[in-house]
Amino acid sequence: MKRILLFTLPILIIITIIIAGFGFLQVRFEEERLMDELKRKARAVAESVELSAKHILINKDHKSALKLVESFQKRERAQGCVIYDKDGQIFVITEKIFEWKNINKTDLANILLTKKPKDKLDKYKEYSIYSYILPVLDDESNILGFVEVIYDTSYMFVTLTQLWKRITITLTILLISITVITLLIQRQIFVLPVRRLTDWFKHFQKGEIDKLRPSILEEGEFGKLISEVEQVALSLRVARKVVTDSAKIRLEKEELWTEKKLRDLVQARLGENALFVVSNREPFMHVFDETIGKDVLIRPASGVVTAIDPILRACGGTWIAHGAGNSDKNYVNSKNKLGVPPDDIRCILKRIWLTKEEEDGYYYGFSNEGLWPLCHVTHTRPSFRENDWNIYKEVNRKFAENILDELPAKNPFIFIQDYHFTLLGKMIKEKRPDATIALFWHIPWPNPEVFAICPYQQEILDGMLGCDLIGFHLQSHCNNFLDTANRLIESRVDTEKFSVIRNNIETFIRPFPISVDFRNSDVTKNEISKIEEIRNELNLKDKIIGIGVDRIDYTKGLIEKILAIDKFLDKNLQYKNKFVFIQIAAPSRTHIKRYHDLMAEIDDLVEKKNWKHSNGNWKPIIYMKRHFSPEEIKPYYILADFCIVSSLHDGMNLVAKEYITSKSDLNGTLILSRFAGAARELMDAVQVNPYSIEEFSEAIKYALDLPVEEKRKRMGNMRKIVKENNIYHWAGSIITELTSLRKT
Ligand code: ADQ
Repeated sequence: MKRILLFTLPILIIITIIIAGFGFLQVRFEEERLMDELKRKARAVAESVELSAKHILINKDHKSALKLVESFQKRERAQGCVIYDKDGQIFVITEKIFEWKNINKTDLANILLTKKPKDKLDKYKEYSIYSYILPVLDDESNILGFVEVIYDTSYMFVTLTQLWKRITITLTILLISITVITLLIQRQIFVLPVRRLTDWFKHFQKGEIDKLRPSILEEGEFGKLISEVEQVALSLRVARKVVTDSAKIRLEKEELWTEKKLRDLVQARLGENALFVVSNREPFMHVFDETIGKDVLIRPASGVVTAIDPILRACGGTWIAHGAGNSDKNYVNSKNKLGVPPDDIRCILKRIWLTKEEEDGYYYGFSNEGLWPLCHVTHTRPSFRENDWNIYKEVNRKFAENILDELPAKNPFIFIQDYHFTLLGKMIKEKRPDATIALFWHIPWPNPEVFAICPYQQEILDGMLGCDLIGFHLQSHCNNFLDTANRLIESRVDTEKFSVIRNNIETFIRPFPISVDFRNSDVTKNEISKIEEIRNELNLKDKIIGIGVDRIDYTKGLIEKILAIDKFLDKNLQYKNKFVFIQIAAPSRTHIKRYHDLMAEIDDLVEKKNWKHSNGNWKPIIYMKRHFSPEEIKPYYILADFCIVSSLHDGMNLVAKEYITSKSDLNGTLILSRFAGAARELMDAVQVNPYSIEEFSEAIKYALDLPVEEKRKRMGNMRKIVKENNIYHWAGSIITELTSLRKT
């Protein structure tokens, strides 16, 4: 619309100025013409009366004079006539202008001297009038008196106003016609071809190849443009086909899962159907940093982001997530999308906007005060509020609609992340039964007795069972889910195939232990100097260094970790001054009271324990409570002699695997809670029950005392496991499973 205005407005303004100018001149000419006509008429009338007036004035014939001036009553537009004697006294006057005699007649004195007629425009009552005075002379040219004729000029004003009206109507009709014609022309030559081109692109994007043809009937410059675009599209399709075929060949040769192998798999299995990933947390957030006064780009502290990011980097596709950064809106295009990572674009991020109320009910309320504690069973009571549940459903619907907008014409693949979107699978399937949908559940799944607490259990299970595949980290979580479906919802569980059948949809339940990108294991020069910097800054020379990296969450066992370190130092005084534990902690979900209180509790506990053990410059715990980028965290992992993961319950825990990945020199020990999913794979970690502070403190001592060779052997074994079962293996297994379920 703005563009059309920009185009037509200048034309309309120019036409208006030209026509208004012409109109003004025409009115001026008409005014002059009417005035001339009036003057001529007045003069002729005055002269025609002159002779009669002469007789009247000589004979003082009042009767004839009256008859003469009254004859003006009948004339068109003439107001009247006055006959004056030579002293300027009114001899006779037309009755209808009787009051004219009260008006001062200074002009008569003038005429007496010049003996020439005089005219003027004047006012009489509410009328504009024209007066013409003619001296009446005897045969010796002496003044006998005067004749004055008076005309009403208001008809001129009426005539001119009508003329203006006609000009304005003509102008309006002209402007409307020009606007309509311009709109029609520009629609014909610009809007329609662009619309056809846009439709063409939409079909191309969605893979609706059969609908592409009819648009190529365009001629001229647009025709050429479309033909060029068609060439590019064709080459792109050919290139994709070639890539798909060669990817299939390479795939068969490669053994270890790498970014390249995953890309080959996606190309071979998904072909033109790109992958759609949905998560609550976005991989990149634009946030306004008040300390430096500008926007910064951060990667949120989230296991889901850590896991999904390398996959989308490897295979492209679209990532749909909540735009939670306070500056996010400044960086998206008209479709709320942007390419990420911004400096090396690999995939498209589509941001979904939520209101504060939606974020409160869906994210903080139902997801994190309801489902999160329900599934973790760490003795924090879940809260289920009806209002939160209603908002959760609305937000799932909002995501579903946004995803449906993006899907290609045929067989799309959708990969949903986590407990925020239990209803999404069913919502999408209702509209697109041809879609193949997987849901990965990143947190534990409790047993049926625990899940039965949830008032909305039926709708949640029904929503989840709209998916074709549901993945958990561990077989035990799969078993719990199958039991739950069997006990709490009308369905048939197939224990041979590990699937649930409900409403004629079969959902396969499989374990896929998540992992990290092992490729990042080499230590760079930059990291070496960063490590030295940290060592000097934190005074770590000759110290035994431990590391913990966690979101501040009650499931991560941070309190238990600090208590265990305290007990360890109580029992092993020889480690005083020699032992430093660095805890990196990212504040998370701080709007929830439980999290807010936990932060204060940890601050307080760290302060107390440091005060208790400190001596001179040394304190045992360095607590760094802020968000770190992955590049910032890595030097701490490399530096640390041991890492503690103390989760009270955890789906997997990626920190354990990140630590192992960073230890390319094998010098490090992992102390790992047996309640983290990672404990199933990482049998060479020193495993602990974090609820038992005694056992936990002894495990720290045990880990530190392990012979160097034993430590290296354990780390070597764990590295082998993580290297083989890396994030590409995880994604590859899910995509292989997903594509084998593909709808035709
Ligand atoms: P999370 O509960 O978020 O993930 P986790 O697997 O440990 O837990 O991943 C946390 C991620 O955040 C790690 O990549 C870590 O490096 C990063 N992180 C931690 N502290 C940080 C800080 N201060 N600054 C920046 N980054 C920080 C959920 C489940 C887990 C599951 C993952 C993946 O709860 O059980 O392993 O999803 O499925």
